[in-house]
Parts: sequence; structure tokens; C-alpha cells
Amino acid sequence: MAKKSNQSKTLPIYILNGPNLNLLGQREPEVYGYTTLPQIEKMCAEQAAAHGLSIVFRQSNREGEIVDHLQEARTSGAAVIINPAGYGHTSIAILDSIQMLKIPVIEVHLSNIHRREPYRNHSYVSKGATGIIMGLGAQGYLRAIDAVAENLKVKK
Ligand code: CA2
Repeated sequence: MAKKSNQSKTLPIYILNGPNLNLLGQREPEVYGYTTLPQIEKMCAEQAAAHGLSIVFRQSNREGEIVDHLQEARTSGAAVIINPAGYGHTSIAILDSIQMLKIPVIEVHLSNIHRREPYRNHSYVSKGATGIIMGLGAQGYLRAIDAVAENLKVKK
């Protein structure tokens, strides 16, 4: 009979992306860079694997669907990395969902929202985030994975 392993596998990092990020690389590259979302997903999967971790990578243009993904992460994720895109500036529902999580949450923005239009300077998501990384382009996602990996190692 096969031996039961007592090594518990770490749950995946949920990497959630908000509205319009599916169009990355196609418009405004001077603000958001040339890297497309599928390329970011591949980079994230490789970075997570280097830490012995896995990812669930999602993008949605719908606020309620992002809430659903955050609720899923409550029970099925080790941590959340979220670029809420435009919803970061408007969504109390997404903040509420984040505040229900008992796992680390890193907010990522490709651009530095504090250097941009005043309506982008405030993020509701920041109130619920463990940490925030912005202005580093696609590299920000990788640094967020590093931060999560460190955090999970400390907790082991
Ligand atoms: O800098 C970021 O990552 C943002 O979250 C991106 C959002 C913006 O609303 C936030 O203020 C900052 C916009 C994502 C729109 O994505 C585009 C993709 C391709 C072309 C133009 C926009």
C-alpha cells in the first residue's frame, strides 16, 4: 500500500488582475510597458516555481467576479497578489472581500499611482493590503511573489 505523505503542499498564490489589464502591451506602453498579461502570467509562474510555489492567475473586467475570486482565495489560496486596476480607486466591495482574508495580500500597480492624475492617487484596496508595490512595471508582480514567499517561509 502507498505510504501517506505527511508533507502538506502549500496552497497556490492567487494573482488577480482587474479591468482592462487583458489589453496590456497594446496601448499606452509609455505608462504600462510592453509586456502583455500572458507574458506576466508566465513570468509569475516561473518566479513562483523558483520559490517552490504555484499560482492561480486570473483577470476579470467584472467587479463581482473579482469578489468571487477573492472569496475562493479565502479557502484555496496561501496569499493574494492583486492589481485591482481601475477598481482600486472605486471599489469598497473589493476592499470588503480583502478584509475578510486571513492571508497576506499584496497590492500591485504597474505605474506609480501617486505620480498620476489625482483620481488615481487613492486606492481603497491599500487599506486592506499587507503591502503595496507600484511603479516597477511587470517586475512588481515578481517582487510581490518574492515578498509572499518570504512571508510564507517565516510562518512555516
Ligand atoms: O498602474 C496600474 O497597474 C493600474 O492599476 C492600471 C489601471 C489604472 O486604472 C490604475 O490607475 C493603475 C489601468 C489598467 C488599464 O490597462 C490598460 C491596458 C492597456 C492599455 C491601456 C490601459
